[in-house]
Amino acid sequence: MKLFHSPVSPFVRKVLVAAHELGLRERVDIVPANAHPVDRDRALVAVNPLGKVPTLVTDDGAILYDSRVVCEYLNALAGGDLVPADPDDRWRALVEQSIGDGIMDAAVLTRYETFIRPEPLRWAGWVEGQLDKVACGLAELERRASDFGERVDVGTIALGCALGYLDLRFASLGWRDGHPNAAAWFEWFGGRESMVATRPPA
Ligand SMILES: N[C@@H](CCC(=O)N[C@@H](CS)C(=O)NCC(=O)O)C(=O)O
Repeated sequence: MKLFHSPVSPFVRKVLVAAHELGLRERVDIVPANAHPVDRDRALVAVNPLGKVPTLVTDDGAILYDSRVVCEYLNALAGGDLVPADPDDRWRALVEQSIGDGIMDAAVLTRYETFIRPEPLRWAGWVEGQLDKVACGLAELERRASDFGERVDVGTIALGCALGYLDLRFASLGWRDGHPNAAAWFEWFGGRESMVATRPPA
């Protein structure tokens, strides 16, 4: 399998963490991509019209995106339980995946607004709105974290990658302040082999 990849993308990390947890990491070859919302990477656009990472090309030549679809595919390939079958567990994991993905979306869009958009065109109110999504997402994560235990599924993986991305790009937010349950959980989750092996470059 080939994975179009960016070393700092939290969504790529999510897929790689899933691959590690499922014992599939060795079967995934990395293809460097320059995913960018303006200077679009044409080699990537040729396989995924959205030009986004992660994009996976399977050994059968199927092209899969986005991270949710790729995680679901890897889980099915390995016969894993990252997307639980039991309905209650499933809906919980999928909603938690949505919270994690939503925090990452808002954080990545904030990054684009503050680093890619030309300065005269930047809109502080829009950034505030995105960061409010991050804050509200963190509050929901805090409410749920004490029940996570040692659960590893697409939900906790997405949330772990979201927190890792905040550490990487938004350290000044100090997200651990006021979120002791999330901080304690991430102390454990972030130390998992899958998370350590996929740590983004500093
Ligand atoms: N919903 C997508 C989001 C992926 C995403 O936003 N990836 C970013 C990198 S972190 C990207 O490719 N950005 C390029 C663009 O927006 O055109 C997923 O779950 O995979």
